[in-house]
Amino acid sequence: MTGPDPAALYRTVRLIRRFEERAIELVDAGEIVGGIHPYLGQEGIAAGVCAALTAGDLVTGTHRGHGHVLAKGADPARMLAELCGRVTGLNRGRGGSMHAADFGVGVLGANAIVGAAGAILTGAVWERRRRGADLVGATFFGDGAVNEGMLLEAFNLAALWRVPVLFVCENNGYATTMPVAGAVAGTIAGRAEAFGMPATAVDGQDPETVRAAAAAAVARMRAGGGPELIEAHTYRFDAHHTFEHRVRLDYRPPQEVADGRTRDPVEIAGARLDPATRAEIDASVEAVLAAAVDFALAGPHPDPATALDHLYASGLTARTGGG
Ligand SMILES: Cc1ncc(C[n+]2csc(CCOP(=O)(O)OP(=O)(O)O)c2C)c(N)n1
Repeated sequence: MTGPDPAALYRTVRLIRRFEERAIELVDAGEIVGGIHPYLGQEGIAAGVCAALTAGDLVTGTHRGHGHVLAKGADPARMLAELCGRVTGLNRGRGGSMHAADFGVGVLGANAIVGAAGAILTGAVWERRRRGADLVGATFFGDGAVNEGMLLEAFNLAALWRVPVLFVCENNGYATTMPVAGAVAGTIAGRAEAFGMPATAVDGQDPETVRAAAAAAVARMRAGGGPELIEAHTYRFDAHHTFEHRVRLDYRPPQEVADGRTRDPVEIAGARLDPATRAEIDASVEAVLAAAVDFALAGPHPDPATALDHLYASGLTARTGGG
């Protein structure tokens, strides 16, 4: 089990925070096409959970997935290049924000299909363990995923086959504009318990609280326990998607947003450090991201003639249109 490391946790939440802020600037500049789903405010969950994993463990994430990829150890420069659609990106610019993956650090991918990442991870962990690998996995999903059949099927098989998967629900209170109370019958923890899975609710704004809960669950899983669920209560500080910066949607009371922003994972983790250490980390994160932006923007876009490359494992190329 990984012990608490306040400086490392702070560095991760700060890195994700500043990565997202720089990425939003690149959306505004037209360098990231299509926008992003900012993870601002939820950084403590990815940081805490991934601090409880080892390099060989696996992770899958969501459409709001940059934090998961970064916390597991992907290179921020190649991640930013991926968001900018450059060939120097993690996935040669073909995955983008919602499908970034880095198998080298155990990130099997962000995923745009709500509820799918849990099924992908359950299958991947099961398959690798059958071949003798000694690893566990963590999958992140929002409250909007808990009524998706695919996720509930993953709960069932993971529990039945005792696949060591940590199901991490990032309950930020909304699925796009839909509040949890208007969409979720019963409780999120109750869904896990229905499959015989232990469920723990935590304050997702405190990275150390998340890390401690995840480390305890991961230790039980490594000792032969089955899957577990963590419901991390959090708040999305920014828009559902950057499109919302231009089309103001009126679904969260301003006072609720203001209150939600007072519990900031970056401030909570930063308050545990002495000011000099914190300033040193901030400066190093700024340098990493300045270099990442330069790297991302220097990379070429893929040649349109290669648009069909990598589509077929067999190497077959699709027929061109017209007959
Ligand atoms: C299967 C599926 N249904 C609908 C969508 C459209 N969609 C994209 S994000 C989203 C909301 C997801 O909410 P939640 O799971 O709570 O995550 P959050 O956005 O709050 O992080 C929806 C409905 C989708 N991508 N996939």
